[in-house]
Amino acid sequence: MLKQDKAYKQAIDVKTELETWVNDLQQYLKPEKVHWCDGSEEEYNQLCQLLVDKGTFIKLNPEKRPNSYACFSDPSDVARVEDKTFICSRRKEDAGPTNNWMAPDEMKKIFNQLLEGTMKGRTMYIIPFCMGPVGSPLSRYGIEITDSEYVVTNMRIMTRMGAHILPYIYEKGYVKCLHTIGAPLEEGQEDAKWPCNPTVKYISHFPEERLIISYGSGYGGNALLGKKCFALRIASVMGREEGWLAEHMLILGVENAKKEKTYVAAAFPSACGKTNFAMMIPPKEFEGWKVTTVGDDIAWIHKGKDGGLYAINPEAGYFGVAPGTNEKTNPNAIASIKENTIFTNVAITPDGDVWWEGFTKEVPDGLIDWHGQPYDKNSGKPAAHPNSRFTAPAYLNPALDPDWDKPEGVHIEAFIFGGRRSTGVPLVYQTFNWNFGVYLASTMGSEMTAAAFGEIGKVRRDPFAMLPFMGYHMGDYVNHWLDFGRDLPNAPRIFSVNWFRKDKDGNFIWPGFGQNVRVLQWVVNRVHGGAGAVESPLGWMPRYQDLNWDGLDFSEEQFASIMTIDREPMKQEMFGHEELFEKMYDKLPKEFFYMRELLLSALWRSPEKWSLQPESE
Ligand code: TSX
Ligand code: MN
Repeated sequence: MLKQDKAYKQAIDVKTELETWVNDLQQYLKPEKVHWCDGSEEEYNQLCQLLVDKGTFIKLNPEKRPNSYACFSDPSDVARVEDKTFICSRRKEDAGPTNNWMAPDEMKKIFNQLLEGTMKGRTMYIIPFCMGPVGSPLSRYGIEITDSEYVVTNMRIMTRMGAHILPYIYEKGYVKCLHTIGAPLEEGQEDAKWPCNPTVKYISHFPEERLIISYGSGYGGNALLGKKCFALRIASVMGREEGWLAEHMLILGVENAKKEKTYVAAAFPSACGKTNFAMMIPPKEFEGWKVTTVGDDIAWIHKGKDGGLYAINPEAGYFGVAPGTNEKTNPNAIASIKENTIFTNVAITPDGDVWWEGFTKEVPDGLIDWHGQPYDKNSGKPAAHPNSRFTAPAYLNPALDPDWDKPEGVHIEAFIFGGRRSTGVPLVYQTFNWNFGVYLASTMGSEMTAAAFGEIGKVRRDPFAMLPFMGYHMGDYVNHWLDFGRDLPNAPRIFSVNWFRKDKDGNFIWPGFGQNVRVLQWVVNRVHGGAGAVESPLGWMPRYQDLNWDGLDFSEEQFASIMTIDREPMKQEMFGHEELFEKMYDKLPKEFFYMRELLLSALWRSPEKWSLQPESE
């Protein structure tokens, strides 16, 4: 058979298989209507209008916020549900100790009960979508089937979506993403403004089948299946099989005054300001310097023919946390949400605009809170939900990188791993090599800021910031990272950062935000072999004179206070790694035991406070 005949036959096969899947589901889910999404603007506007008519969307004042909508979720449906998130691999060992696991048959038995007639009275939407630049060999495709117009409208912002994706799906295959809010509508019954199943939710992944089934929730992280479910959990499994990486990382470009560009990928756990970092604006003293955004949440990283690493952002928009976002903390995010944006669980001002905690200093009068009720400023409760979100298209970001949509991706030359640590961990250091970098990333942790995630102030280990997003065994994943780095001719350098060290009065020492470009400058110069550093027990660290302090009043003493390595707390930190090691003992790379020993013994012999100008000098 000719090559093109073979390709043609396969396309027909995929098309037939897709149509069979859709028909079978239609019989089973019993929707009132089926709608194949074309991805057009008219379709988007019609669905938004339908949501306005249902009372789900509130159209914002077009003079303040053109073509934008706000909505309030059911109070029970405001976040990802980690305890209801399952990896249904055939073997339990493949899911590993950090995931909930259920046998595929068992999970499907549950769904057999739940799914029959689940779309009664609703429309079943078929959404063809692409994760990544359309047509790129690094991109992957999906079909999401959903009964939620909220999902369709958000997917149009967050992914490349529509009928023009179908030919690629026929050629390349696709991940099956089935979503239902789990709230069938009986005849004559009035619909809720945010229908969902308040008690039963399952977010299930069948990695061997490349299948996702999400039941009961309309919230973004549970329902926009291209994002966390596909681009991280399923893609991490694909990446391991196919030799690439699906990472919970932002991608940014740093351009220096000579217009030289360096791309960096960075992983941070939640509440570290990842989106702010991805869109950062350097202070005015850094004339000619620019930070550009490729992505703010997810990176797919492949090896190029030249042995370099190339990354794409599989997404096309930002599903960002609203509270704390303002003109000072992130002007580029503010520009990105000026129009064509969907807001979820924010507060609404009397003039039909949006508001959240940290948007302005003053709380405006006459707010409608995220419950849709008049807001009482003295209630002690926030007007916007702490996890309230904006869904904004990438093209509105003034800092969007010109190559963000390039099919070959951008060349990554450094990885940065960060966490929120009030003591012990220095502002920045470079790990000795790839393996120590993988060790650093595997043991990274962040102090809790929200009670929802455990004791406030306690360190939660979050390897590669991937803990909630792993599609397979964490130990296999760490080994995949080690393998991946072994044959790279010029592997990206790996760095640790911590913007969050506090003084004895509990104040942040480092000014952060745009000033972080000083750290980025050192990182970029290290990558190109041009910045000074000294060896410390943990890795290579900049001295005061190795950073550029133009326009910032930051003393040598202050610098020392965020760069010292405190021996005893750091030893405790290393002992803390033991807990993680035990959890995945049988799959833990042997290298890790020795790296830990090496780091520990270096610490043991270091002064109580290792500083860049040791007292002996
Ligand atoms: O996003 C943050 N970044 C990265 C920015 C590029 N945040 C916000 C975190 C919550 C999501 C930060 N908060 C950063 C930071 O670098 N640093 C801090 C801590 C901090 C907070 C306030 C000040 C200084 C540091 N100063 C004043 O408010 C004046
Ligand atoms: Mn994320």
